[in-house]
Amino acid sequence: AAGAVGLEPGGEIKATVVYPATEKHLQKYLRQEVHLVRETWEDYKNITLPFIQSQSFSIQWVYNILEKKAEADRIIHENPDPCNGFVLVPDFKWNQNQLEDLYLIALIHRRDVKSLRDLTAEHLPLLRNVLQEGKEAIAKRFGVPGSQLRIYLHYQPSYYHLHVHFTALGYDAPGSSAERAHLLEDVIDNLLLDAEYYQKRALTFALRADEPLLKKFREAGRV
Ligand code: G7M
Repeated sequence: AAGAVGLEPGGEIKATVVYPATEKHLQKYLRQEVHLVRETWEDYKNITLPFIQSQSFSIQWVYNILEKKAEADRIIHENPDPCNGFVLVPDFKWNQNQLEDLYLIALIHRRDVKSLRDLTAEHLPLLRNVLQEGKEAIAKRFGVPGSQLRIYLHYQPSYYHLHVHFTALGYDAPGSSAERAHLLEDVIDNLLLDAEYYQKRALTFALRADEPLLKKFREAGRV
């Protein structure tokens, strides 16, 4: 098993246990040196994409939620449209006991968008639905207004099925740092400026020293 122990805003101790844990889980919870990678679109096509395709990142848990085989009773909001719809559920990291560390994720229904890199102007209606309906649902259910939410995507994500994070603005959620979080409203604006914005610009992210993707960037002489 792998896991982490942390202090909750309410002073409680929170333990995350991952069982069974894969080698990837173990690595995630070990403290390690990290390196910044600046990935151009060519790097994405030549290094990152083949790497993603060669790995078996399991996204079955996402499909189980979308198909109501898991966490069906936890759904906060759903837009059932197969193309522009999504499901909003509390993230595993949030126990829902207090609003200080509010954390929800929106999982999109369509299954052909791996990450931020795949987004084009075609996805604007979907992204606007997530932003608007996600904010409304959270205000209605939890009384937290959109002005107190940090709504963003991770790049790189841990799971290559597009999802959007909604966290309390006052909560310093893991993965909300400048080198990983991309605000959804900025993503929408960027796609309005240029339909292929995310197939053109370089994106920065950090990788731990023993991550296989870092090795690929090193082999290519890019780090
Ligand atoms: O963007 P990134 O891939 O790093 O984030 C994935 C998010 O999904 C994390 O915040 C996880 O805590 C969350 N998560 C992972 N799993 C396996 C589950 C799950 O089965 N259910 C829920 N509700 N959240 C999950």
